[in-house]
Amino acid sequence: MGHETVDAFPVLALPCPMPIRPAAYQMLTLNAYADDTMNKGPAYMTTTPIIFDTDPGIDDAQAIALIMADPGIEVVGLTTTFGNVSIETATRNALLLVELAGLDIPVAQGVGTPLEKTPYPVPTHVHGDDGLGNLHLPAPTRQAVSQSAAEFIVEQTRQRPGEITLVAVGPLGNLAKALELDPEVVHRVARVVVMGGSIREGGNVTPLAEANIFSDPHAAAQVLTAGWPLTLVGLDVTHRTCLDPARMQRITEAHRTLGPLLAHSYAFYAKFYGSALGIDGCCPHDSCAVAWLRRPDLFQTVRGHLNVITEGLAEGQTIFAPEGRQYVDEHWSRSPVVDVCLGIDGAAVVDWMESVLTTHG
Ligand SMILES: [Ca+2]
Repeated sequence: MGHETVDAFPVLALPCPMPIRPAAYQMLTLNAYADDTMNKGPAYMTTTPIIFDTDPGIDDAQAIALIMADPGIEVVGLTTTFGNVSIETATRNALLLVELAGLDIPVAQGVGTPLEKTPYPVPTHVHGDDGLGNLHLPAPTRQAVSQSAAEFIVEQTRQRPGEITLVAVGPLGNLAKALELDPEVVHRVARVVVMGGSIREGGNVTPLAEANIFSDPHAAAQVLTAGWPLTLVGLDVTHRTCLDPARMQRITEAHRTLGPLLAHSYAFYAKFYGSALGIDGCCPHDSCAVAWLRRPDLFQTVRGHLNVITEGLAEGQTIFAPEGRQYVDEHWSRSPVVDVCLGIDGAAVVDWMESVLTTHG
């Protein structure tokens, strides 16, 4: 694993790849800073307990279906945040998804605004007014727990120190609040997996910034440099995956409880991808964070330091400094070392997602 290049993976083999920057991307050589200690992740545990921090959101709904179906994952709880939708809608959708799946998973509501910046309007053109592609389902019958998301994270990791992985697929305010509430939480999580950021791919809401980091860059700056074991799953890999219509049809036909919801919301989401980006299908961004956790063998990670730009034109940009690399200013190498995904076998990852959702959904 120590001397591979990103183009070892067939990034153009998908039926609907994102428009990518082939020259810059495929020529990227990881030799300069890859080493034999590249993180393999905890996939060999029998069951991985996770708290899933989410802003559902259509690709969030796909990922929630995935974690609820996967027998290798124990969903300790869902914590909600604003992002794709308002906090109220996020919590409602999380409760709905759990209820429709017939499961009993606690949902804890989290932050409704960024830590510091003024929020932008929620992207209803991407996720619909209700966050699920204008499905307008009836209200859930269950309620969120009384604890906040941050309190839930702190308490659960106190009860099960070293066991729980936080998988965060929205803006990072809840994790920042958990750090503020109890800084020792960094020593009690098994790992933090963040869907967010972009190192070489460019952004999706600005030329430089990915949506989750851009939505709350101050929270992201805290969370990505907190010193807990962390893996960043950003656009560099999620843009190499695609759920095309044929695959999604197989998933929705096979999924007993959430099939209609997944089909409807996917159709809305894919329409946005088609009109805005010209591709036939969509990128299952949030499910990629789950895929890294369960199938790290399908990813290539490198170790280094992250910095998040919190102000100005580059607001929300994530900057990566490879471990051991010397720069004229040591600022770039001061933050704790984390793992960043830069390579992926995108076709195998969506094969794995389909397999879980059609076998266990
Ligand atoms: Ca999300």
